[in-house]
Amino acid sequence: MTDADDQVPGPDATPAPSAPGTEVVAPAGARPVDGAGRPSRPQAAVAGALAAAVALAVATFVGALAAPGPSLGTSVGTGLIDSVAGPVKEPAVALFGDKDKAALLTGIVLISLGIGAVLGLAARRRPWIAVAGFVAFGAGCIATGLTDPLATPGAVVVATLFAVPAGLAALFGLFSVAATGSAVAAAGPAVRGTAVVTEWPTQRAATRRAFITWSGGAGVFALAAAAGGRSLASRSVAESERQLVALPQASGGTAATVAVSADNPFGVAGLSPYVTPNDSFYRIDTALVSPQVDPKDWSLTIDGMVDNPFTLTFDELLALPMVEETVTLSCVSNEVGGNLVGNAVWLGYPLADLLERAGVQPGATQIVGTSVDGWEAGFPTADALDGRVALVAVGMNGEPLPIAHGFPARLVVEGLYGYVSATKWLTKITLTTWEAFDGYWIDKGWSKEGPIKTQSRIDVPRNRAELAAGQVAVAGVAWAPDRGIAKVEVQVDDGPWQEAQLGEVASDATWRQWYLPWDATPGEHVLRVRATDGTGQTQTEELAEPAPDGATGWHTRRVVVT
Ligand SMILES: Nc1nc2c(c(=O)[nH]1)N[C@H]1C(S)=C(S)[C@@H](COP(=O)(O)O)O[C@H]1N2
Ligand SMILES: [Mo]
Repeated sequence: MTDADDQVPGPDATPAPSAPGTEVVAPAGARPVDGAGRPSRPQAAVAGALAAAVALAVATFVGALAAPGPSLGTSVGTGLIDSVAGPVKEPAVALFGDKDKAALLTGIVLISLGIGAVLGLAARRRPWIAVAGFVAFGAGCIATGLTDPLATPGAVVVATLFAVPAGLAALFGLFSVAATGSAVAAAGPAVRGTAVVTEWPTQRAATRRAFITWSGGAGVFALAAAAGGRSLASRSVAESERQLVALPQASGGTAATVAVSADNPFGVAGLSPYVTPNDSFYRIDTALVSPQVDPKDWSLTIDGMVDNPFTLTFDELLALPMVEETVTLSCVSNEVGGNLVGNAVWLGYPLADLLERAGVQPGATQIVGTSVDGWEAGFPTADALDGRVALVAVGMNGEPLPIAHGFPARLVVEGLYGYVSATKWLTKITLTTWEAFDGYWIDKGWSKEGPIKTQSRIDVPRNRAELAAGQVAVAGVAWAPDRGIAKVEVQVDDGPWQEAQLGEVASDATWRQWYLPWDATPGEHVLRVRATDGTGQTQTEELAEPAPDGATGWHTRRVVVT
């Protein structure tokens, strides 16, 4: 209560006129009573931040009670992703992996608490600012929540209608706890005379304790409500329904032709297995929380420039004759040597067969896949009809698609980066013209066409490995779907390019493991790899960033041999 601005008389600082006969006479030297009824600045900031926490937590809890789906926070986060993904100058940062999402959610919470603290400070003098601030924040949440196709509008509105008053109640409740003390501190000695002066420091301490207790209570309440809301929201029917899915047997495809024992053909520890297990398969999407789709409520519609648009239920899709194909999927934002690439066995129904049934009209040059969360990707119709693998996939490595990888169905198109082709949580396939539509990432600076570039990666030895002289295994993977890998070469320092041994593959749609035993001599060495695809093209040495259409360059590793 020693803040500078407490000494500045404000409109609310005039003491209330006292009742006749109880004339208040301030003792000489007593400070003005303008602090009366107002918490200190730190208390106001804490109260504001806690009020924001209470509001967020109540929104999460009530929202989860009202309907399954994303919380207001995640809707706001998704809205942010969609809006920052555009203007960002370096488009590479715009593709979101799991870590970015956790950071974004943390950021949203911290910023909200910060805004709450500022509103708390403002409310010391002008309570209406906090009221207006919370109401405006709530209105913003409703506006953003309503644009999230996965959120239930009613739940968004109800959650906000509970959250805003809860936040304000927390704010002004804490204010009144703090204010009792400052009112006593300011008015006490004046009213009761100097005899009571010895009492008010204890009074103030008691108030401070009360404020701390009530703040702690508000904090605990917020944490409990947020945790409760999150666990309610995770009562996903999608995972339990997924467990119940009985995938059909494949009636064709090339996957069966390669034994999974090809997983480590050279017996080299650290080499990527031929088939990437589901739980280590990279994951990239714009969804802060994976859409939870109940297959009973799901359908797939084929529409646009087709003669016979139609819709399939999940059971109808599963009843179609399925093939199993091994296909390497890669993200355009994969750096040279990066991990955003994986190889899986996909079970699905050929897109070409769906298109034949629908009757594609002449001039329908683009196929657009739409996800249940509104994400879209488009690629040339010709790519679905030229014989490459293009599937509506329902299975991944012998299981129903994991939720994070698109359950219940997704597109997988051989040779195209995921951002133009591999729509997860697929619900619609629309035929249109190439010019009429751009997918999610296209107007954000990424290339409209996304063929996967030829790449190779050294898995072992690790970078900066310290190795013993003698025979060292150099091994990794190389991929060029749909052209296939014909040759992989390794160069040590400025020596000759040496041809590596190649693993078996199911088809040209997959990556190829490679291995070169190297007779390592003491000293520092640079290892370099390059691949040549099935058309005879060797991957370019020229360095390119992932944006706008995929990274290029030779992967190198530095090692020390002793
Ligand atoms: N619905 C939806 N599907 C999507 C995306 C997305 O953001 N939303 N991202 C795409 C991108 S950029 C890639 S690289 C692949 C990644 O698939 P994965 O997460 O199964 O590896 O999914 C594609 N499908
Ligand atoms: Mo991607």
